[in-house]
Amino acid sequence: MKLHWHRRTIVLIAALGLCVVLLALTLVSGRTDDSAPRGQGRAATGPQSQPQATTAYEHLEEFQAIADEHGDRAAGTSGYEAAAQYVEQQLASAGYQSSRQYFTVEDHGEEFESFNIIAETDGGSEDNVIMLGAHLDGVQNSPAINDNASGVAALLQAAKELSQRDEPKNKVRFAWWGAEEFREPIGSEHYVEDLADSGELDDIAAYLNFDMVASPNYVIAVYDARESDTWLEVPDGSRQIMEFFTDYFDSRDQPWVTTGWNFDSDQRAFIEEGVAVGGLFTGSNERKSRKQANIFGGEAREPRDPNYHTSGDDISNVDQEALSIMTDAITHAATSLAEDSSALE
Ligand code: DTR
Ligand code: ZN
Ligand code: ZN
Repeated sequence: MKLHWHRRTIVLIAALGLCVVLLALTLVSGRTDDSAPRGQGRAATGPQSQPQATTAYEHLEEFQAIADEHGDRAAGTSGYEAAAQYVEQQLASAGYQSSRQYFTVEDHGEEFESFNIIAETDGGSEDNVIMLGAHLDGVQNSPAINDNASGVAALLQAAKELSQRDEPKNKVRFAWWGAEEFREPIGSEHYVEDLADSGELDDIAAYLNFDMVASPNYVIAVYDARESDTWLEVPDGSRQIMEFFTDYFDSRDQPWVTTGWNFDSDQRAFIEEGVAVGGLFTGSNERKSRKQANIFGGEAREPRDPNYHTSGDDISNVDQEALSIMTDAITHAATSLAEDSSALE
C-alpha cells in the first residue's frame, strides 16, 4: 500500500514536471516568434542558417514581409529595427563587420534615437574611400519599397559582390542611412558632421547616393552634376562621377537621362562639405515626358512613381527591370572604383 502510494506520488510529480517543462518551452518559443523581427528569428543558429537572397528583388520580398508584419519602416519603429537587423545579417554573412551609428531625432517636439548602419571593406587605401549610401527608413504607413528599399537592396547586392573579390585598392564604405524622411536627412547629416569634426572627411574620394531605383514608370537617370542650385555649388569631381555612370550605360547601350538634384536626399550634407557626389534615380511623382516614354517605354504624362510616399509603395508596384539595371550599375561602381578611381580625377 505504502509502496503503491509512493509510486503514484512519483508519477504525479513526474507529470507535473513534464507540464512545467512543456510550458516553459512553449513560452520560450512563443517569445522568439513574437519579438524577433522577420529574418532574424530564422538566424537563431547563426547567419549561415538564413536563406540567402541572391537578387535585389529577393531583398525587396523580405522588406515587404517586414512591412506586412510591422506596418512600416519609419525611423524609431520596430519595422526599422527589423529591417536593420536584416541588413546586418546579410552583411555578416558576406563577411562584413557592420556598426551602428546612433543619433537623436527631434521631430515635432518629440525626441528619439535612430541609427545609420556602416560597413566597409577591410582592405583598401584609407585615404581614398569610395562611399555609397541609401536610406533605410521609409515614410509612415507605407511599405516604402521603391522609396527606398530598392536602393537598400541594390546596395546590399553591390556589397555582397564586392566581398567575393580580391582585396580592393581603395577602401569601399557602405552606408544605410537612418531618418532621411524628415525635413532634413538627419542620419547622413550626422555622419558627415562627425567625419568633418574628426578630420576624416578629406579621405572620402566620392559619395554615391541611391534613392528610388525601381520606379514602376521608370527612367534611368543620372544625377546631373552640371546643374547647381543658387545656394549649393556642386563640388568638383561630381561631373566625373556623372560621366562614370553615363559611360557605363553607353557601354551597355542602355539609354539614360539626367535628373535634377534633389537636395533633400542624403547627398546634401556631402555637397555642403564639398565632397564629390553622384547618384542614380528612376523617378518619383514627377510626370514622365513623351520623349522619356519613347526612350524607356511606359506611360507618358503619368507619374514615374504614382505611389510615392503612399501606402501603395509596395512590392507589386516596382519595376524589376529598372531594379536590375540599377543594381548592375551600382555593383559596377562599387567593384570598379574599388580597383581604380582614376575616372574620378
Ligand atoms: N526626396 C527623396 C526622393 C527623391 C525625389 N526626387 C529625387 C531626386 C534624386 C534623389 C532622390 C529624390 C525621398 O523622398 O526620399
Ligand atoms: Zn521619400
Ligand atoms: Zn527616398
